[in-house]
Amino acid sequence: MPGLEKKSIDPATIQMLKKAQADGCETIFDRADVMKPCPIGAEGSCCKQCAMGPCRVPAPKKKETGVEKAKRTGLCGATAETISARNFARMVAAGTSAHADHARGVTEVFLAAAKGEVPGFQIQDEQKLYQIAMDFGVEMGDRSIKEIAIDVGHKALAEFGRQEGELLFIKRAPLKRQEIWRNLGVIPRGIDREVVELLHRTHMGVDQDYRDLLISAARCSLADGWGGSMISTELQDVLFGTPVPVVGQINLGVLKIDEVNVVVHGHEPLLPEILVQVVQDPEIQKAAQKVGAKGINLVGMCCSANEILMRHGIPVAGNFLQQEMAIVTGVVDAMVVDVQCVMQSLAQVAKCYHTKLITTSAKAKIDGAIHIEFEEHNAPNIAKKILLEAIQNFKNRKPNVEIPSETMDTVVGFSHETINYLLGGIFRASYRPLNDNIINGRIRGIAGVVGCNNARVTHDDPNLTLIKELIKNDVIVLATGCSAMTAGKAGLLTPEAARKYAGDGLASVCDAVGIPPVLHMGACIDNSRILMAATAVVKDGGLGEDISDLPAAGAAMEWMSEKAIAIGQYFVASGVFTVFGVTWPTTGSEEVTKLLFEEFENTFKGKWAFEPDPYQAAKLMIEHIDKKRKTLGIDKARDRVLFDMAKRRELDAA
Ligand code: XCC
Repeated sequence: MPGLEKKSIDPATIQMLKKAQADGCETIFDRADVMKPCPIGAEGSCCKQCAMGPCRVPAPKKKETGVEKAKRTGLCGATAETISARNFARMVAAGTSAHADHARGVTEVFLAAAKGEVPGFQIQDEQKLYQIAMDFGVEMGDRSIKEIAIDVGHKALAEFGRQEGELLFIKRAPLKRQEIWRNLGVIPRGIDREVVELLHRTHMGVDQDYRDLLISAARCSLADGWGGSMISTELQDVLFGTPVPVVGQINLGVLKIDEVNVVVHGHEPLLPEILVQVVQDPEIQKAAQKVGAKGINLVGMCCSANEILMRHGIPVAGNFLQQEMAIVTGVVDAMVVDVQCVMQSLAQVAKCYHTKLITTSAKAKIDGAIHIEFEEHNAPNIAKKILLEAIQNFKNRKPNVEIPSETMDTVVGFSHETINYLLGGIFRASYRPLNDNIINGRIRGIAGVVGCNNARVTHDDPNLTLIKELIKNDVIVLATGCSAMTAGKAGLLTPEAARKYAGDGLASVCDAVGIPPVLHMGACIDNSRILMAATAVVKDGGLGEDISDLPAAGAAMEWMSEKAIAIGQYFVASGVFTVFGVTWPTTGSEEVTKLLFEEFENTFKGKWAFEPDPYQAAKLMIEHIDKKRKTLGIDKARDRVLFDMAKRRELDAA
């Protein structure tokens, strides 16, 4: 079947695409061929904020100026700038709300767990609880864990509905960063408040100054990165344990022919954590054997997978564009989904095979799926019910089953705290060795490579090419979400990958510490870990006073979700140069794009860039890193190191 290699670089995905075609089962890859993106919407020029529209206000033609250009508005007079900024801001609001709502659910369960009200959930990382308590100003003294946890839970919950003041985690940022934010007036007051206000501002006839809209979008995004996302990561760590290095396996080959396969897909780790416990229950195992299976094989998909991989080493079936592919194997007995990145088409694909699609969130139902709602007070029983559904379905498998053989070993679990311990030792945890190696040039810089897959580009290709280019050039990569899985499938999440793929400088550091050149830091909500790591590097000293001083950059080459825009925006607003691939949603307005791509550097000291070619994106990021090295006065050290390495190779060869 010609052309399939353009769809994915992952052999397991291509094998399943062929199978889907043979089985007459349509997938996202087929739909991407026949349906092209709306060109007006793609550039952010479609305004559908009121019933006089939708108004299409495409970018002015080059030669249009003055009156001609000014005539290009919606019915109400909204300009291309306003429309483009509004659409961008709405993406930030939606992305922030997704993370915030996830975080709220986690906080509620955390509070109930602290009170001892929810079976299956309890406080696991007391150390981290104390840290948060300190940040939140919760009195500790000789109070019990329970009392402290309850106070932390209440304080965290109050962050969502807070009406004034500043979000508490803002104080974690470097002082200089806080000052920048205060001067710009962008410190979030409350998480929900910023989302609501941004939606209000983008309503018909409200904020019609694109600069003002984008400043407001920045404030909303900070309520995600330093608010919702950070609260979620932190409380999940306290509840389920802060990740430490663990070995895992990834790709569709983790599915098993002779076991009941249950795939958990989505984002919130609450139910998956209970499934991990309940699947070991002898009663459940026996039930599986009764239907002729050897056992139950629980695996993950998308960010749910990242959560249970990071904490338990549960195998990962794949990333976003592999969700349908897992079902196409014909051996998935149940796919259990909650929120975000769950494609509605799963219901149709499941019909081609025998898979039961089970929705579990009160907020997310799918026509054609079975709904078994997650109830925090009854979680183990719900988990059992779900597993029994899967077990009962084992016997319904059809004959056309085929599991790709691809799997890859990974070493994951690099939370910010773990990096701290690994580098500095358990008694003197610190980022000092990382800073020293950046200063001496062995490590050229740090890159965060995050985000999704996108069916408009070859699956996994832009992310993988970018990551390989970066590590080859001695840039250590911190990865989350679906791009971390891309790295995993290609074998980059193992310490051995350093020698194979990284430049000499980075490889020597990875060898000494025993870490991979790409550090998997978790799900997309855990991009807050990257903020914490960047802050820790600043605080350790020698690399400037702010995140924007660091030789660091971020990228999402295959982004597709609104959450990615919220994440990118909070990285930019935190001082990070951030490159996105695929498509850019404000090209309909030169002014808006210029503000994001250039002028933000004067205010936020961070900016966006759009570059779909991963080699060019790597070049932009490395140039930025080198520019920062020069400003810090550490560019000379790197020249010396390169000379040293060349010399060493000469010696090796002699
Ligand atoms: Fe979704 Fe989080 Fe994107 Fe993957 S990376 S496609 S958001 S699962 Ni976050």
